[in-house]
Amino acid sequence: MRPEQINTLARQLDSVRLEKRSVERLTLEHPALSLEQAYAIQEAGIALRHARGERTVGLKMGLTSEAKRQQMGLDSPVFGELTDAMQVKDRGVFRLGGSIHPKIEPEIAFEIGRPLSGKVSLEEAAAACTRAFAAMEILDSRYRDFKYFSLPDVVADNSSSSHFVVAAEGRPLQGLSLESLPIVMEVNGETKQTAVGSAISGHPLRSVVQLCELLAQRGRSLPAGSIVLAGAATVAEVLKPGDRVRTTIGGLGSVEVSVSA
Ligand code: OOG
Ligand code: MG
Repeated sequence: MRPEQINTLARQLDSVRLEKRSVERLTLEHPALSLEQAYAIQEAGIALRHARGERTVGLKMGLTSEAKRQQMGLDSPVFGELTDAMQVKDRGVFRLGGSIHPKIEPEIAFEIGRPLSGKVSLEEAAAACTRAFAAMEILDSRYRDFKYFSLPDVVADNSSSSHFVVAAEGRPLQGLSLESLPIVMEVNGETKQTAVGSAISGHPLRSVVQLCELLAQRGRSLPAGSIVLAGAATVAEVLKPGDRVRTTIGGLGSVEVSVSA
């Protein structure tokens, strides 16, 4: 695939997002699309957002839990990029009007205090994380009916990311047993999803380790100051106007968002 083609596909997904339309998955027309080309499309899409003044504030891991891999029918973790324009304030309002077919899922977010690159151990990842937070990700696929079936498709589409919410208050990692933290997501006061931290790659910090590996394969690293979403421990819930969604993570606290039309 030529560089012009990478840019054309990135521009196409970008306008679909801005115009709240949806398109057929890319692999229908480009069955040979590789994961590497897909990440190049993702990067080109992010470059378009940067050109409009958005700033990258972190990265998201996706498909790090068995629940999510089964829901989406895919088998390995992927990453995407988070910009400042994608952040919704804790206890803020998320307007559905700008979305195509949004869903929400519970996440653990890490704040990275010093740069991480290449092959890092769980201990090194822990030492680099300054705080952990309860968080949620609002997903939206730019593909028709939220269907894509292949890793290159979802990767090219910034791994279905749309928005994210991080709890106003976080906690340092010391003394936290991240793999046994209970995670509960409620919609309008009703418990919809529950899991424990170990559902995320066996240990939520392993997600940071995996992210560093994936970044290194692309000659990139994780800068200090990044927010990392570790990937949902449970499947996502469809968002409806009027919903109030809260995720509580034992030991970390809670994060909430209200949904308006
Ligand atoms: C892909 C993104 C998955 C997660 O946390 O596992 C993800 C999707 O569900 O379309 O963000
Ligand atoms: Mg997610």
